[in-house]
Amino acid sequence: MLLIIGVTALIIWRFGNATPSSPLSPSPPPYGKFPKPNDPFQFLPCTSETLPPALEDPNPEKTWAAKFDPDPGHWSWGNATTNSASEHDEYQGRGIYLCGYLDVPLDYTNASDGRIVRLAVNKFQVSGLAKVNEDGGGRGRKSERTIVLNPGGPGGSGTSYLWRGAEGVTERFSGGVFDVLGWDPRGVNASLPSMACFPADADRDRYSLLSNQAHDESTSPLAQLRVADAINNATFAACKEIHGDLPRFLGTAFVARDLEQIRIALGEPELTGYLVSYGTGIGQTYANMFPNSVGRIILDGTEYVRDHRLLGGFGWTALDNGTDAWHDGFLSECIAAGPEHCALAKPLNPSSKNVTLEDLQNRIFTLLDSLIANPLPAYTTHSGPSLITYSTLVSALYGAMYSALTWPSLALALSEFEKQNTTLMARMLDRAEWEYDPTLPCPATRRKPHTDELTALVICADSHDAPLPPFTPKDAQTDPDGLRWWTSLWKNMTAQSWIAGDSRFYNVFPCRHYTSTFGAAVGAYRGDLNHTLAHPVLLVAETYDPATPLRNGRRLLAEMGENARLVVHHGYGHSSRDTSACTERILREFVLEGVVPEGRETECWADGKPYRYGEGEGEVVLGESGGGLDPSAEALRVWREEMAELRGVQPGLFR
Ligand SMILES: *[C@@H]1O[C@H](CO)[C@@H](O)[C@H](O)[C@H]1NC(C)=O
Ligand SMILES: *[C@@H]1O[C@H](CO)[C@@H](O)[C@H](O)[C@H]1NC(C)=O
Ligand SMILES: *[C@@H]1O[C@H](CO)[C@@H](O)[C@H](O)[C@H]1NC(C)=O
Ligand SMILES: *[C@@H]1O[C@H](CO)[C@@H](O)[C@H](O)[C@H]1NC(C)=O
Ligand SMILES: *[C@@H]1O[C@H](CO)[C@@H](O)[C@H](O)[C@H]1NC(C)=O
Ligand SMILES: *[C@@H]1O[C@H](CO)[C@@H](O)[C@H](O)[C@H]1NC(C)=O
Ligand SMILES: *[C@@H]1O[C@H](CO)[C@@H](O)[C@H](O)[C@H]1NC(C)=O
Ligand SMILES: *[C@@H]1O[C@H](CO)[C@@H](O)[C@H](O)[C@H]1NC(C)=O
Ligand SMILES: CC(=O)N[C@H]1CO[C@H](CO)[C@@H](O)[C@@H]1O
Repeated sequence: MLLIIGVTALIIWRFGNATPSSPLSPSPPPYGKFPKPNDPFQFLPCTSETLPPALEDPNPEKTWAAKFDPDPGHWSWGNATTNSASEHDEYQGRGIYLCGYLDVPLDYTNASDGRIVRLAVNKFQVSGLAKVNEDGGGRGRKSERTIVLNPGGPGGSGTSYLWRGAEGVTERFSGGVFDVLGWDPRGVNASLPSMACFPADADRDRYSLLSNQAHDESTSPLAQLRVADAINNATFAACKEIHGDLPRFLGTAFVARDLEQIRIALGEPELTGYLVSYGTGIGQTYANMFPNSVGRIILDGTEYVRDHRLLGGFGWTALDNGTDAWHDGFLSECIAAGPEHCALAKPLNPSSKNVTLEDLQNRIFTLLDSLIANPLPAYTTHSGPSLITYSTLVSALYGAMYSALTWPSLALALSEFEKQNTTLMARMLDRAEWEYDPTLPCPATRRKPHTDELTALVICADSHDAPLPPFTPKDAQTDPDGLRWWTSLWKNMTAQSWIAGDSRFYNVFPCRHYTSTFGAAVGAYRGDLNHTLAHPVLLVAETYDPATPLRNGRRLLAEMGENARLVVHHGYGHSSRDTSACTERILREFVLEGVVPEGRETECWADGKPYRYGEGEGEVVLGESGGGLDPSAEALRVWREEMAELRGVQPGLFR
């Protein structure tokens, strides 16, 4: 009913039938009209309609302004902060989510190429909005600094990251004082053009069993690579068909230039940022291209972006600590936590002695090995018949190393799996492996597809000038198309890390088709990383990080010298998600006050232990039937939550 009245009022207002004095005319918008004049982002309060206008739109600003919805009840407000709410103003003391966009050149190096990229930009403004004709008392203003976010990938959505985390981020780094901004990098998600090369997610899914097979599962690695290679070839060819030469303009240096445009549009003399994972690669590149614009930038889960200039470098540079996280973390911490917290720590039968680390590792390896010969059938109510293979399970295990919060769920699923009950595992793999979500109603298949192809396109653009095999005339005789070399790389990577090697290999394998399909990437940064910066950056690297090993943070620190400090964060998972009060204090002093730690390296330890986070705070223990909660439903809930979050960070990983 309310909706119908609203629509009627809007139509009358739009068609000009109502004069300001008419009783039917809406009262003037209490917070004034949006976008505000001279706002480079043209921010509107976010509603479900505020996605950037199409590139083909001849009058995008007009289309955009028409999306302004004057009803504050439809806007996305932040949560009320302590005792700020007021009886007569339910929005007082609440931050506001603002949606806008920024047009930037597609090709920064060619002024005669008029094509643009339209970046989706969202901001959480902590001070909320000021009403017109009222002294806002500081409301509705941008903060002195804005914390700019990037979640990584390549391909992670900064707008999604903002929606998930902005209120936590401003609290975490600035005590709620600074605004937070997230943008979808060129090609990603809501930015235009968006770099998907399949019409729907389900179309992509149907190839992923073929194109992501694990090395150890393959009876003929060379034959398997020929299949995967043909799919990669077809995928890049489709990208070219749909997007022409756009993939040449997606490299990290152009993303860094976009970031500089965002800083300029914010009107801030220096950039404040929290850049994570691959985002640290953007940050290193940015800092050295725009050294005078560097403010308080945290690079968390640190890469060494130089590695990405080399063929396959994005893959092999990540392999150090994935199996350490598995062995010292997932398994050892399980045993240390005991059967009360970890289902795998339960002896197989009550009379047997306590589980040892060696036993447990052997048990799981036996299970994995058996899957190589015999993939297991399964059934789930949502997707019907299902299959658990070595490849899909190993890929999910690697994903789980990104967040120790997934471990109790995974341990429960493995322990049921060991007893031949495949239900929970199949449901968890559904969520880790596929883009198409069978639990959603059918129109989901017609949704805009995820921009997953972007991941390989960025990785390949960054290494576009690395020579491809065969490297010598002699090689050319034995390996004319170079595929034997790739087979050797694959084998080496999985030998170094059975858990990470396959995922990482398939990240880089498409690159053999990049230049032959699109031509050379434009604008890559090939300079040093030791420029003198206006302000040192703060690196955070984790001892058990399965994607960005500490070694890379140290190599970057060595090159950056006095222009960086490093926090060595002892903990599990990717980036500093294994919370440490010590790390938190350093990060906040850095962002809020610009305080740089004295020592080149500072060591911090995580506060809690996996399987026992929040111990003593009434947490629910998975695998126990206490608390009235179904343990497997709870395991699935946590797993899904974490996987949804991790997909944002590393969209190309779980396939
Ligand atoms: C620059 O852009 C123009 C117009 O699209 C194009 O004709 C020209 O080839 C481009 N130059 C380079 C070096 O790519
Ligand atoms: C905001 O409030 C909702 C509902 O009370 C709560 O679920 C959510 O966690 C809060 N978000 C933040 C960032 O505090
Ligand atoms: C990709 O496939 C097309 C069509 O089969 C073929 O012409 C082309 O040579 C392939 N490219 C490479 C690099 O293998
Ligand atoms: C990470 O890997 C490096 C290289 O293999 C190794 O020296 C280091 O001890 C590992 N870290 C942990 C915490 O296991
Ligand atoms: C076996 O595990 C139980 C429960 O974790 C523990 O209380 C007991 O001390 C352990 N026994 C041995 C011999 O380690
Ligand atoms: C794989 O490792 C072997 C042995 O170290 C080495 O000879 C070979 O060149 C490596 N292959 C690649 C592609 O790096
Ligand atoms: C950066 O490193 C390069 C190569 O190691 C060196 O030649 C150059 O002098 C360094 N620049 C600065 C500013 O330290
Ligand atoms: C198998 O596991 C599922 C999910 O954990 C559970 O609901 C079901 O009862 C189990 N089946 C048997 C036969 O134990
Ligand atoms: C336009 C678009 O694709 N938006 C998506 C951005 O990412 C979020 C989170 O994955 C999706 O919910 C949006 O649909």
